[in-house]
Amino acid sequence: MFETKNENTWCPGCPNFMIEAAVKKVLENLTKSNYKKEDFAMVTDIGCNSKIYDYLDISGFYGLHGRAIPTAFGVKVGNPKLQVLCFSGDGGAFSEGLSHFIHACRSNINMTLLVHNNQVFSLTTGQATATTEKGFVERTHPFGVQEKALNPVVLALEAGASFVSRVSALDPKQLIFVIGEAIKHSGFSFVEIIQPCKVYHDCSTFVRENSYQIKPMLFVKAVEEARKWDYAQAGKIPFGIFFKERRKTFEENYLVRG
Ligand SMILES: Cc1ncc(C[n+]2csc(CCOP(=O)(O)OP(=O)(O)O)c2C)c(N)n1
Ligand code: SF4
Repeated sequence: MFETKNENTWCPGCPNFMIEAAVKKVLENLTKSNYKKEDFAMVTDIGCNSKIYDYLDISGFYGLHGRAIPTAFGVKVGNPKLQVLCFSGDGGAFSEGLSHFIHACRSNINMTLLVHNNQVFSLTTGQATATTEKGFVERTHPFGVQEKALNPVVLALEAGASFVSRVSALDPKQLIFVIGEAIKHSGFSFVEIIQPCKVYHDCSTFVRENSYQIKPMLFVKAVEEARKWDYAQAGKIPFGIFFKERRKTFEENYLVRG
């Protein structure tokens, strides 16, 4: 139902395939309940992640690097009835477009942001982003990244996102569950997908062997939990929904007036 005939150019074994399959499954499930195919729209950024635009048969807009979030915001404001999915990489969302991420969280606009976080700019061959771990060596950082990695889960919580989650691209069951919950959530939902890049940042083994599951918790606990992993290839990664609450959305605050 959501298949396209376009040639897929992801590397063999890229976990982006798992994300694509999960998103299609979620949309199929939703169309069996209250949603129609025409209710969904996507805006993608630029990068390996954003090639999903070619593989997912829903209306959409292929955006500019770092600018998918404000474009998706505009699509939602233009037609608030749409369920807008916004796809980005960590380079687009947390390096080039970071301010958009913060303001979308603050606004609580009812849309879903899915960030394929592979901790590098993959399409341009693996340069460090804001979520690359300290010490990571690549051509633009021959002596290793010196900055502390940004933690977008903590940032989303502090900035006011009303649904904040992290999932592993290697866990199809959890992907389907959390993405489904995120889309059904009324308000800004953020799904950080840890997506090991097979070529430039292959942390698959670390992610598989060092994770644990969490359930939604109170705000202060959620921030505490989110701080437990600092994006290094060490420690244990919490996966699941950190926090969700029903709060007035951007649309309810500004667009629906009697
Ligand atoms: C404004 C702008 N800056 C830079 C680029 C070059 N560029 C294209 S893809 C890309 C990397 C994308 O990395 P990320 O957003 O992390 O996505 P990934 O490829 O890892 O999925 C860059 C820097 C661009 N196309 N436009
Ligand atoms: S470069 Fe990395 S993220 Fe891009 S398609 Fe290949 S494995 Fe996937």
